[in-house]
Amino acid sequence: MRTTIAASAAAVVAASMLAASSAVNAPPAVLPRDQRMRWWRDARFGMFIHFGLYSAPGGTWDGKPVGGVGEWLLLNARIDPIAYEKALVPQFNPVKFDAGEWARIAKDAGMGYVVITTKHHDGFALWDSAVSDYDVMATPFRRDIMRELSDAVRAEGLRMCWYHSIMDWHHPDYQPRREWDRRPVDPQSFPRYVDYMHAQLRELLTRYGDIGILWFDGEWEGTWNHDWGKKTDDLVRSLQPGIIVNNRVDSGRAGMEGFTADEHARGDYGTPEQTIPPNGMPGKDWETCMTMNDTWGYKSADGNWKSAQTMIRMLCDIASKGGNFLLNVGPKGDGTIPEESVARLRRIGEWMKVNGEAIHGTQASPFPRKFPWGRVTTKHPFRSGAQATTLYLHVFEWPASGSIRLDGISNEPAGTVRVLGAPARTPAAHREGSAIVIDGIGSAAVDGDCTVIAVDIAGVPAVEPFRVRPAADGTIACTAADAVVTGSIQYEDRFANLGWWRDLASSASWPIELPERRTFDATIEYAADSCCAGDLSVSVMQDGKELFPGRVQLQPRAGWGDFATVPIGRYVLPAGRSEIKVKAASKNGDSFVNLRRIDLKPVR
Ligand code: FHN
Repeated sequence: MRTTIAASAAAVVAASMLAASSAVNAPPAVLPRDQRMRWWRDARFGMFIHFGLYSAPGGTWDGKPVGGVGEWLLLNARIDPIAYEKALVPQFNPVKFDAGEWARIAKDAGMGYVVITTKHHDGFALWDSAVSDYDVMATPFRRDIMRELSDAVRAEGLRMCWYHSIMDWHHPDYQPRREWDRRPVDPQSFPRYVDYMHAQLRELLTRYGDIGILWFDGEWEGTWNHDWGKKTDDLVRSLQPGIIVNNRVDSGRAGMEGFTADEHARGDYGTPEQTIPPNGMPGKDWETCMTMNDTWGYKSADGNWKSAQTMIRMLCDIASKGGNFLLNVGPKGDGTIPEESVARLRRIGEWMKVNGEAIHGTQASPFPRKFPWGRVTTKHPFRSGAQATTLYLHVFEWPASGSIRLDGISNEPAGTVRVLGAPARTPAAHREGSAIVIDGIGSAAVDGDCTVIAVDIAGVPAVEPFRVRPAADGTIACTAADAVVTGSIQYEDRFANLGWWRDLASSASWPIELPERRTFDATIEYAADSCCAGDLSVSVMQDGKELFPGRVQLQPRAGWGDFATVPIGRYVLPAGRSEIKVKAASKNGDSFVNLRRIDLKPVR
């Protein structure tokens, strides 16, 4: 609850002066990144909690349903921020809130951390804030939810983490304002808002013990920039040197794909949202956050729940690509987690009790692409002095043959093969040419959602690199999902395309292997807004040398989803290994094109 206005202003000024001095005098001494990331990489799986004033109405306003996600009620119903406060603060009374129950649900599901919305875009503080009276102490509930939850989460051995929104639709100094917000605007107010936000971050990072992650969000409006991001990142790390901060503390994130191309941007990991990068992001830390239905904050009308199987397989898919899975629950206004969420998490927990070793503490699959039957994660334990790697085969589609093939690996089986959850089965692994074959796995899956087979191999995995190979008819398909990209380019689920093509240095390439030299006619399937497109540079490369350059003008189209396939020339590809590489030789607008695929058709 706010102290007197003068005292709170003094608190904000003092806090920001201290913060400014620490941020200006010297960058904070933070722990080395790999040391900070270790627990997070091992956890692989966390609970996201969206809880706040919006949980009470559950997606309705004035008794009528409101479209969009539940936590965007103020915006979707175009509510005056003060009217929103006056209506919902007296309503917020989650009398059934039980922090211990929430923590147990997360623990039993096999989750290693909990990220809760301390303040979402509506600006309401779920803790007792000294610099605001728009907080949980102003409600009938009058309990510090952050205090209770952080104690309960730690008691279960999990890490407590804070989500905090930069965007604040309620605070008078935040800009831009919502267009229906008629309060007077002081054009110079944004720095005051940042001081206020820093004061609240100081409260959250000095009162509630060790915090695992500061999960920023709402950084996309033009008032936030790299300078504010740097100052905020420095402040957070000066208060908790071991903390992890996501990439949304800074500006420049490329949409829901979640990565920031700028190498100077702050943030420890990328944050794909509602999407899983098709081939992960090799060498980068990232975490997909996902709803169980279609809303983050509770919505009574949203019954579009994902199945537990879907989410178990998402967890396996994400872990096989070296990412983390932050799965969301949106508790109801009474403080309980919806039964649909609890039931799914209970099932996920049952699966994790048998198969958690294939998720926790694992690294990405060594294979360049996923197998049709499922996914692979790895663990590098040292056993009896000899280094062995455990491959965990996450089998979604159980083979009737009772055997599984791992093509393109040269390691020798190291003896132990287990079917998790079926200790009586006695599978065995042997080599067949360039593959390891696992037999005797049984004619039926142990778990229809996913059965895991643990296979030890000698040494560190040595697998054949990914190559695009010709189909039976000689055609070669270079798809967006298979591209090796550099610079700002990112894969976009929306149209299964490469997007965010922002500069002439960025490139997309496909490693190709041919049995003999051949000539091909090439086509590109692309889309571009009317402002954009430009000249495409096409190169056939071998051993870093350009063999056959091409340059083709791509015409603008009607939009980023308006795809067309056009010829881009005739190219000769050498026998053996080569690559097709494309870049923007020129571009008319901010972005170049959305590229869906390049096809090579052999010239008879
Ligand atoms: O606008 C928010 C949204 O409400 C939710 O919090 C998600 C979770 O990552 N983040 C923003 C949308 O990208």
